[in-house]
Amino acid sequence: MATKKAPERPNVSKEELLKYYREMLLIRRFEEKAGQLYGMGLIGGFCHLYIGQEAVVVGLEAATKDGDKRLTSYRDHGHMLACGMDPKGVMAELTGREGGYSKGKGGSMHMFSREKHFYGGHGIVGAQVPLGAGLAFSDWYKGNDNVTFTYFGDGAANQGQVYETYNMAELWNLPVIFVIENNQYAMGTSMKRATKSVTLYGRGEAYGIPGEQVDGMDVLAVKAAAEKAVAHCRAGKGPYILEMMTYRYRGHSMSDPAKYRTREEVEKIKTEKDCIEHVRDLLTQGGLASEDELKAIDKEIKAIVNEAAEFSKESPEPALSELYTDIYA
Ligand SMILES: Cc1ncc(C[n+]2csc(CCOP(=O)(O)OP(=O)(O)O)c2C)c(N)n1
Ligand SMILES: [Mg+2]
Repeated sequence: MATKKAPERPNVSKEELLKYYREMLLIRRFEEKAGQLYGMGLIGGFCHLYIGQEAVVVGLEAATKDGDKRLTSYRDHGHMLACGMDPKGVMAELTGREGGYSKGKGGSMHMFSREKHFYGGHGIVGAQVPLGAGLAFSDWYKGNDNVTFTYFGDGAANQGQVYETYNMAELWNLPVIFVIENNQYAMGTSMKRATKSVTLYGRGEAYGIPGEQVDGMDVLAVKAAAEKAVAHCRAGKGPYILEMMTYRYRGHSMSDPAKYRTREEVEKIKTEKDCIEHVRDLLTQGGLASEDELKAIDKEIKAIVNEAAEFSKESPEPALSELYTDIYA
């Protein structure tokens, strides 16, 4: 079994580290609970968990301001929680209940919040990429300094619409950050089997878009890169690409036994690179927080998640009359 590297002491306050710890832990515990509810048959359809990738969205959100927009794929629960959406409303949507963000009619992949500027939740691979540029266009047109964060996967990065979007986004100087969450797999297909051009951020060069690759398991590295990209966009310099090197611990979705990779590969990342353990080590080994303090936070998060699960079970199913609302016809 591999051993962990002793963490370096970064110049960051206890408060900031605790904030990241809390936010990443909330996503992890929420996703674990969603996995349980799925197993109990309370969540139907597809359910793609974000476990392992928490540092990406938490680090990026740390660089946002009110008014910034975000949208992502179907692996979206973490993004919702990180931008401040209510865990109760997210969980109730997963279980298809009235108290959910889409009144129980959208499910895991189709939630939105105008209040938090969260524009989905998209089940079609890559579909959110041009939409993200469109949202950025609206801010450019209005002349404000908002930025749109458009998240997509390494698999989506091989789609044609991504490159058409790069071209238009750079041509029009749009304030959009393309965040590639490179978890090294697209369903059961590893990056190496899908492309020979494996540095995904570098593909922006053909369109004049700067970018960089970032350790997506290190929330502080993510935040630092995000701040740089955000400054670029807010200064009116156009789009930026951030390729986040990350890993998903679970299968592609709840129905994937993940036979295309070894248990050792997964275990190695969990022991050596886990994003929550990393921050936990910074806090404890740096003498910033005691085990008791962290235990109290764990308890607090567990309570939030349990409350969300209770709410999602007690909220009623949507009324039949809801069949005819919220539709274009
Ligand atoms: C247009 C389209 N093609 C195929 C699929 C089936 N599909 C769903 S997820 C996925 C893999 C995407 O992988 P990646 O972009 O790396 O994202 P990740 O799941 O790793 O987060 C595929 C092929 C789909 N949903 N939409
Ligand atoms: Mg992937």
